[in-house]
Formats: sequence, structure tokens, C-alpha cells
Amino acid sequence: MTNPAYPLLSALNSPADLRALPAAQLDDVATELRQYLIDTVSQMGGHFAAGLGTVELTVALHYVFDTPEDRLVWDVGHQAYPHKVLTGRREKLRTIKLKDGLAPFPTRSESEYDTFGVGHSSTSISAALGMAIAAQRSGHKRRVVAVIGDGALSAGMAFEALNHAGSLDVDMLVILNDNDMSISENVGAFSNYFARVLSGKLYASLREGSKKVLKRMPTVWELARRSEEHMKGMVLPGTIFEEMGFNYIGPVDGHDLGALVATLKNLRDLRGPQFLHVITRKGKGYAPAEADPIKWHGPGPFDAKSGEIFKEKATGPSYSQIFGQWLCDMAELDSRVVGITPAMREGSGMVEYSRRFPERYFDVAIAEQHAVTLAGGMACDGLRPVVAIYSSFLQRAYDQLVHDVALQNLPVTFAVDRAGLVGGDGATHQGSYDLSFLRCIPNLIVMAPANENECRQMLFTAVESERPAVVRYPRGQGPGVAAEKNMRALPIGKAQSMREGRSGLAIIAVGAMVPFCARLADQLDATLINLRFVKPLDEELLVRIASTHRAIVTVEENVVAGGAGSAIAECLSAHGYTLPFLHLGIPDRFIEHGSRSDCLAAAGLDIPSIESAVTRWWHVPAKAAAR
Ligand SMILES: Cc1ncc(C[n+]2csc(CCOP(=O)(O)OP(=O)(O)O)c2C)c(N)n1
Repeated sequence: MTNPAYPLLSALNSPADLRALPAAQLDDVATELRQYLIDTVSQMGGHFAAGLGTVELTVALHYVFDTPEDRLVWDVGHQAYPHKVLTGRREKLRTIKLKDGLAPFPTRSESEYDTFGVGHSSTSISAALGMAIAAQRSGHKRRVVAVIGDGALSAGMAFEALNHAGSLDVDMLVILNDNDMSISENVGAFSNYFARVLSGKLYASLREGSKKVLKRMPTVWELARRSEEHMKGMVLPGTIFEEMGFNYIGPVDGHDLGALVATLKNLRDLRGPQFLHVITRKGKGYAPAEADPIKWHGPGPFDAKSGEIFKEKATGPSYSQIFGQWLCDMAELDSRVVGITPAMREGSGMVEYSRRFPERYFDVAIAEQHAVTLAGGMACDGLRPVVAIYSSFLQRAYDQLVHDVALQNLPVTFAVDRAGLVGGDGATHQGSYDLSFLRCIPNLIVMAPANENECRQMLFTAVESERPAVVRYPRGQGPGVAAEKNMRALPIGKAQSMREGRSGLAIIAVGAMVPFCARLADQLDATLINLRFVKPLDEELLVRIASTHRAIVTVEENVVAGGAGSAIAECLSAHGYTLPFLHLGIPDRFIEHGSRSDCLAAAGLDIPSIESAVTRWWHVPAKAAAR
């Protein structure tokens, strides 16, 4: 049934329907699609400005290419809402990020049009190249297209893939969606170069000229060939891509559907690695988002008419804000301290710091590996770098952490945000593994705060330790313990005893799980320990607990496999203790999107699940075994 608000769009149930339309109707489809995004995202929040910028590109791609037979690979996937709408998921868009609703990013299990699972950036060219090689080897004639933003192009992986693809004789198209923005302003020499060249008068006139040429010429190939002499080496932003073995075309106005369709049709039939540079505007078509694309990157629900984003009532500061305040205070206290972010200024709570300490603030673009090694170098020569990084993005920089920091015992502080379950961003962004992959690295100190004040004191402890040290804290707010202005270093490797119980059961909890276990410890008259340090462990206290209790429960917001519970069991087993253990943590499966509470419940880590799991275990088999 067609919806009068979106007469064309509501009749499109697949890209095949779109391809059946005359080209003259595509502009109207784009207008409706944009309005649909505004109407829908305003109700439930979600990634917004990036999707508004890719409306025309998405329509053109599905119109020209034979998706899903032709492979369309989106980078990161936060700009893929229009793609979801055009590929049979229009009505479900309102469920995106919600429990059992659409996934936040393209996901292979969700749709055959989602050719590659994404969420972490800069993977699209590698994945598309892999598909192009597979097509070549199996004799498939399909086309493969990667769409990557200028922010995502700043990562090493993207260049590794370009470097490889340009040396091969494979048919693939890389589209650079250039809007001059990452989540915040895009940074780096490459981005500056594009901006300089594209804003140059000379280039603008050449572009006008080439537009006219395009109209007269049958193929883009010919355009590229004929315009080569006067453009290449002078101002053409694509010279570097040409040098890497790509045939560079562009820039093309990414909101001009006619030009996009004509260009893509020409490119579809070209052999070898092709590179199309498309200029778009983040937030296109929604004035508030065009004016402030940072604010509108991923807003909550908003009033579409007034542009007012409805604020959730916060009862206290988030952990990211606690970190941001601490970083400012620490920078004031110690002139050696510098802050590093891989393109996550807003999310990591560093806006204020970046304003107050611009000389000591380094946004390195989406380059987690570089961020960590850069910090290593800084620490070698007297600085005390603080790398703010999300747990799931730290996965990218593992070797750098081991080889460039820990092995050299360099004093780098890691503020690991979004550790544990993150909610709406789903499986790709869950910070499920950091305790497991960190605690096995020699020299590292690994801390997890149980509340806001402890977070601040641990961050201070990390810098004061003069060693590589990690503080991992969850998304959102803590239990509401006000952070003391005064900073004091905690004794390294000392846990905190919260409650001495008489039942013989000890609960050892980590970070955010400590307050979750308080009521349970009272109910069961159990001892409650706030582990504080996952590394080094408080062996003395653990041995005392093991010798005075009959069973131990460990609770952590990290995978059970190899986590803090395993560390405790290993330690006690080495001391000869064989008492019963229950290890609670994230189970051995990926936890999908939903609210943070939904995710905790799905992992069995919400308060009721913890309480019932421990109570059952303690009352029946463990107690019997322990008697
Ligand atoms: C490895 C990794 N680091 C950081 C992020 C967070 N992130 C999501 S989108 C984004 C900006 C992407 O910019 P760009 O590719 O230019 O897309 P735009 O939003 O401008 O359309 C960042 C930093 C991520 N998804 N993956």
C-alpha cells in the first residue's frame, strides 16, 4: 500500500523496483527518502547527518548497479540508513538499534544487500578487493563497489588496501564520499590537501569546464583521457590515486543525481581499479544538521520542525565526562601530560580539553595504531601521553600496545572508554574483550573503577605510576559517587574489601559490577571484594579469601574466557587452592544491539540475572560440594 506522504518511496520494496523507474523520477525518490530519514530518525534517534549526505549516492548506486548480485560495500555503515530503506527494510528502520530491531550497521545476517559486516571503519576497500578477487577467480562478471568516507580514508588499513588493489588487475570501484568531516572536523595532511585543492579557484573553474566536457563526451574514460594533460600534476586531487594504480575520476557533485547516474554508468563498464571522488555535504537537506554536523552525527530523538534534540535527563556525569574533567585537571597539574584521540573527541569527553589545551591535544584521525605508537614515542622523550580510546577500537592497536608500549615499559596511560556492553551500537562496538587481552601483557597495570571517584583516582594513579597503565570504564553514568577534587594515587595491586560475610561465600566483582553485587552480598551474607586491579592481582588478599571461604564467585563485564575470573582462578590454583568457582561474565557469543540494560540482560549481567545465578549456584551444588 502506498503512503501518501511518500508516494514513490512506499512503493519501492527492493532495488529492482527502483530500477524499474524512469531516471526522471529519481530526484523525487531522493526527496522522499531524505524526508523519510528525517521523519523516522527524529522519532527514535540514530546516525543521521552522514545518511542525509549519501541519499543521492545510494539511489544512484542501486539504480545503476545490479545489487545484490553486484557487491556494494559500505565503510563503517553509519551512512547506510538510506541503503537499508531502499533494500526492503523501510518500515523496520524505526526499530534500528533497538533490541531485536534492525542492526545499527550493515550486517550480513540481516540482508543479502549487506555484503559485508561493518561498524569499525576503513575495512571497505580490503573487503571489496577480496570480493573482486573471488569474482575473478570464479569467473563471475559481477561489479564490486566500496564506498568510503574521507574520515575512514585516514586509516592505515584503507591505504594498505589501496596499495594492494592498485597493483592488481582486478575490476573494482572505490568511491570516496568526501564531506570534509569525520565525526568532528576531519584532520590530517591528506584532508587538508583535498580541502585546499577543492576550494582553489583554479580547480573550481576546471571543474566547471570538465562538467561541460562531460556533457559532450560519450564516456568518462574519454573524459579522463582528454582532460589528463591539463589537469594531472597541476591541481587534480586524484594524482596520488593515479600514482597508486587507480583510474581517478572526479570530483563529482554527490547531490546531482543526473551526474552521478551518468558517471556510474560509464564507470560500470570500465576494467581495472577505478576511483570516483564524490563531494557531499554531511547533513544535506536538513538545515540544523548542515549547520552543525557534529551535533547531528548521532542525535537522540528530536523535534523535526524546530531542530530541538530532546535531552535525556542525566542524573550525573558520564564516565567520559569524568575522564574529560580529570584530563583538564591533570594537564594543569603536570605540564608533561598530553591527550591523544583517534577521531573521537566528542565521544571520549575531550571537547573542553581540546579548547583549553590546543597545543597538547592530538586528534590523529581514525588511526588507533598510530595513536598508540605515537604515545610510545612521546613517552620516550619526557611527555606523559594519555590515549583515550574505546575498548573495541583498541583491538585495532593490539600489537602497538604490546610491542611499542608495554615491552618497552613506557609510561603511557590508556583511558579505555565503552569497556563492557555499549548498547545500541551493537556487536561491533561491545567492549567485551579488553580485560582478557590486556591482562596477559607483561608490565601493564590494568584497573577497573567501581564508581566515578575511583575512575578519577585510578587515572591519576596511572600517570603517577610511571608505567604503562590502563583504566577501563563503561559507557554512560556510574552509580553516582561524586569525584573528589583531590587526587591521590591508589596502592598498586590492592583490592578493596567492601563487606566481610559469614556465610563462607566470597563475591569478587570488577568495575561496574561491584555496585551490582552489593544487595546480593547482603542477602547471602557474603564477603564482597572490589578487585580494582585486574593486573597486578592482590594475591595476598586472594589467598586470605581462599583460606577463609568455601566458594568464590567472580563477576565482570568482560568475556568469561580469559578474564579477571580466570586470573583469580589461575592465581589461587597456583597457591594450591581448589575451592568451587562460579565465573560470571559475558558468555561465549556475540551480544547484539539493544539498550545497555538489554545487552546486560542478554549477557546475564543485569542485577536480577546475577542474583539468581549466584543464589542458585550457592544454594544447591556449590554449597553441597563445599561442605
Ligand atoms: C576503527 C574505528 N574507529 C573509530 C570509529 C568511530 N567512527 C564512526 S564514524 C567515524 C567518522 C567517519 O568519517 P567519514 O568516513 O568521513 O564518514 P562521514 O561520517 O563523514 O560520512 C568515526 C571516527 C569507528 N567506527 N571505527
